[in-house]
Parts: sequence; C-alpha cells; structure tokens
Amino acid sequence: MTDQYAYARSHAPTWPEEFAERYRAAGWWRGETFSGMLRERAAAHPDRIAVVDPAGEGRRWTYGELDRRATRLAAGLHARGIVRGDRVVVQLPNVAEFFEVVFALFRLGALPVFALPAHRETEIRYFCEFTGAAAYVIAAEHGGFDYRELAATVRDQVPGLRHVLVTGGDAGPFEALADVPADPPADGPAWAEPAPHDLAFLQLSGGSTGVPKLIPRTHDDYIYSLWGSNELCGVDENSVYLCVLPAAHNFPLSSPGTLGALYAGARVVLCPQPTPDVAFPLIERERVTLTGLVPPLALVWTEAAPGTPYDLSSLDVLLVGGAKFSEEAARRVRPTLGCTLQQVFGMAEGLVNYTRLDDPEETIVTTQGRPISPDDEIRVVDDEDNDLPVGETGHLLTRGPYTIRGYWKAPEHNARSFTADGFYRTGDVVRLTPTGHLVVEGRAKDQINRGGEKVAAEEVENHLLAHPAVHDANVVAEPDPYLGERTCAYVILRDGAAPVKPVEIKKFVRTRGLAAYKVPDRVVFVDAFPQTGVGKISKKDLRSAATRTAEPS
Ligand code: OOB
Repeated sequence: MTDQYAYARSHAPTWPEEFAERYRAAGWWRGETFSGMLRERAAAHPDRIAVVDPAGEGRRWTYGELDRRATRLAAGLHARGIVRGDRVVVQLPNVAEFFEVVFALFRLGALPVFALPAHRETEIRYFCEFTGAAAYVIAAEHGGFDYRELAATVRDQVPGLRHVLVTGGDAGPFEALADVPADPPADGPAWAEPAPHDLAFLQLSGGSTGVPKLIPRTHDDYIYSLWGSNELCGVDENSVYLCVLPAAHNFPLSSPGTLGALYAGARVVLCPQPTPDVAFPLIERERVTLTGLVPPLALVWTEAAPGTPYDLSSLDVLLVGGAKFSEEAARRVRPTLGCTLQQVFGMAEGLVNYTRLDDPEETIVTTQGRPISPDDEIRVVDDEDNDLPVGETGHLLTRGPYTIRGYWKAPEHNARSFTADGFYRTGDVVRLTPTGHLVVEGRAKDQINRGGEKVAAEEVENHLLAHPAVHDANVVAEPDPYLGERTCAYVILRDGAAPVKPVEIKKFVRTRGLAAYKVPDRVVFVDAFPQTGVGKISKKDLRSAATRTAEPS
C-alpha cells in the first residue's frame, strides 16, 4: 500500500532546515497542531460556544461538542479506510459541518483540499484527479444547485474517488455524513496524530494558469498566521467572528477568520448569505465584534448601514481585502458602520498584510497594510529582479515563516513562481511607504480580480478555444464600478464559421461546467489582436481597449 502521507509530502516543497530552525527559535512556529488546538480549547472551556449555524433551526456547538464530533468523525472516516495523508476534497457552504469535517481530517492527518461552493464539474474533477482524492464531501444542495448530481458525474470519471459523503439532506446514492461518526476504540484512536511540521491541507491558488494550483500549508506555518492575525486584529476569547465569505477561502479561514477565532477560544457565527438583510440581524443577535468582506460587499454594507433598524454597535472591526478597496469607499466605513476599518492584503500562498488598528486614519484608508511578521521578507523589484528604492513601484517578492516555498506537485511552475532563493513572486505590483506599509498599485499576473474572486485568463481562454467557431481568444480585465474589475473576452472567429452571437459564446462557457464567476462578462469579436513591438499579443492594449469601451453597469 502506498504511504499516502509520504506521497503527499514528497510533492510539497518545504522550508530549508535553517529557516525552519530560525522560525522555531523566534517563536513563530509553536509546535502546535489543529487537532491539539481544538482539544486544548475544549478542555479549557468545554461549554463555551464555538460555532453558531443559524440555518434551519439554528445550531450552537460548544467547544466540547465540536471536539467530540471531530473525534467521532475521524474514527468513522478511519474505519472507512481514510488515512493520514489522504486527500479529501471538501466543498461545503457556510455550515457547522464544515468545521466538524475539517477538524476530523486534521485529527486523522488526512488533507482537506478546499474547494469553493461555486466550483463545478471541471474544477472538481480536476481537484479529485490531480490530488488522487480518496473522498469528496458535499452538501446535498445549496443555492439552488444539486451537488449530488455533480458528485455522481465526478465519481464516474475519477475511479480513485472511493467515498462521497453528503450533509444537509438526502444523500441519494452516497453515504450521509451523519452516518459516518463512530466511537473511537476505548484505548484511544487507532492512528498516530500529525506532527506540527506536517502538511495540514491543500489550499487553492487564485491562479493565473490554465488550471488552479494547490498550496501546501503546514500546521506550524498556518497556525502562526492565525495567532499573528489575532494579535493584530484584537481577537481574544470574547470576540465574535461573523463568517460572511465562503468559509473555505483563505481570507475568512485565517485572516483572522474562523480558525483564528477558534484558536482564540472565541465564537464563530456562520452567515448563510452575505447581504445586509441576513448579516445585520445576525450581528445584532450574536453581538458580532468583527467580520471580513471583499470590497463590493463592503460597499453594499456601508450603503445599507445608515438606514438599518438593526443595532450594529457591537461591531469593532471590519476587515476588507481580497481586492483593492478604493480610498473613497474606505473613508465611508467608520462613519457608516461605526467601526475601525482594517485593510487586508493577503494571499493563499502565505503573506498577509494588515493596517494596524492604531494606525492613523490616513494610513488605514490609503494603504493595504504591512506584514504580520517581523520575519516576513519583502522585496520590491524591477523586471530584472533588481531591488528598487523605497517608494518606487515594482513587483512584490516575499519569503517568510508562513509563505510557501512552492506549489504542490508543480516543479516547472515553481521554477517560474519562486526565485532560486525561495522568494514567492506574488504577481502584485506594489509600492512601499516610508512607514513600511504596502500600497497595491496593480498586477503583473494574467488574472482578473473580479471583486475578490480570481479569474485566470488562460483558464477561460482555453474554454473559449474549445468552441468550434473560435479561432483565438484573449481575456482581460475591464473596470466595473461595483466589482472593481470584470472580464472581457476578445475573440477572433474562424474564417467561414457560422455566425455566432456573444451571448452564445458566454452560454458555451457556462456549459463547460465551471464556476459561474469565470464566465466572461463581455465578449467582443475582433479581426486581429493588437501586437507589441516584438509581435506578441499585447494584453496591455487589449485592456486599454476594454477600458475605453466598457459600459458602466
Ligand atoms: C486573498 O487571497 P487569494 O489567494 O484569493 O488572492 C491573492 C491576491 C493577491 O495576490 C492580490 O493580487 C489580491 O489577491 N489581493 C488584493 C488585496 N487582497 C488580495 N489586491 C489589492 N488589495 C488587497 N487588499 O485574496 C486573501 C487572502 C488572505 C487575506 C485576504 C485576502
């Protein structure tokens, strides 16, 4: 039998020993694991509420209950042959079971692969195949979509996928998650728990390539990002974190997010919908103290807040990140919501920057913060990797105690995305202020940041090229007053192809089975693409053209 953990580990680049030693000696890596962290919090305060899931009849799980559930689910999964190092694709909406599943997998040493609820057949099949997943965990349905049908298709196509587990409704041909938990043997679990330096999970990259890349994170490094964030965001055991964004995304998971809140012994409240009519009553009822939003939602909230009948006075901190928050919008946060804005500029690969709660208001509204750790190394370089003087705009490279040294199972890509000495090329174009704060000025990666949702141009272009009438395609960003950016696809049709309308191209992409946010917002037919001096296609010129012709939405 293959050692699943050895396999997973062998594909995960890691920190050279001298760096690992340094991070341990500095106290960043504390030698904790997720399983141990939950067990300790449950022992310290078993009756304190850990997770509130207001959906349906509403559930309130204490730390003791979450810990017991994780243990019993781990035992049940182990009895079904899920072992340390197995990859398990988890695609759940904001429901309490998300934490039961994830902590059970952590306890087993199996590796969650965090899919988003928006992902569809193409993405899920890829995650299952590429990771060699043993299991896939879904909600029966959510947002009008039946995940059991998706699972049935994927299971037929990926023979290695042994289990599909379903929560929140009839499991259909699969097993209900609720039937899995079992009592662990009286003499303790039949497996060895993971160690702090072990891999904990695979997170998804926003990506700029044809397929999303996977990000291997360890217990040590991720837990540092949790407590480091907690210190900067004022999270302690009295905090109440409202999880508005999809729970599996790195921002609501760890900045400081649900896992940060659980690390602190605080309370997590799950928000089933991000709209003010759902979120505001929850803030009042649960006395929410902090939450995290992407800029488009922050705009909606600041517009809705002045007229709301709900009491939002418990809210101390609003984190906004995932995409650039305009200065103008940032200035509206304090007067409308009555709380401190904290800008977050982070990435699933690691580095997270926060404005500090005691930064001057000007810094809070005009910068994207500074790194969590004194050991986060920041370089701002020109196109040839030469360091630029402070204040000049260039490419952001970073290395540090919670930034990965390479993507999972992607050696060729790693050679491009990381420098020889281990700095990650973020693809972001930034400027450093004299106070060490970063200002995001743009992006060099071929990606569209659609209100925080990342769209890899190449991925969409590949789907467009699969259309029989399409000769060539280029996808670029165009401005959108609400999302910040939206996607515009420039398409050259084949000579002699039957006439086709833009809307048909969009429909075609939709039928390719991918997340709806990747469908181009606009399709423009052209005869040729603009070229650079050396004859390459100029995405810069296409972006300018899209910007000139974009209609306000
Ligand atoms: C977060 O993570 P990802 O992995 O979905 O996306 C990372 C990218 C960054 O490289 C940058 O291009 C963009 O998203 N980004 C921002 C930003 N925050 C993220 N661009 C401008 N301003 C910001 N404040 O998006 C993420 C992960 C953890 C915390 C927060 C966000």
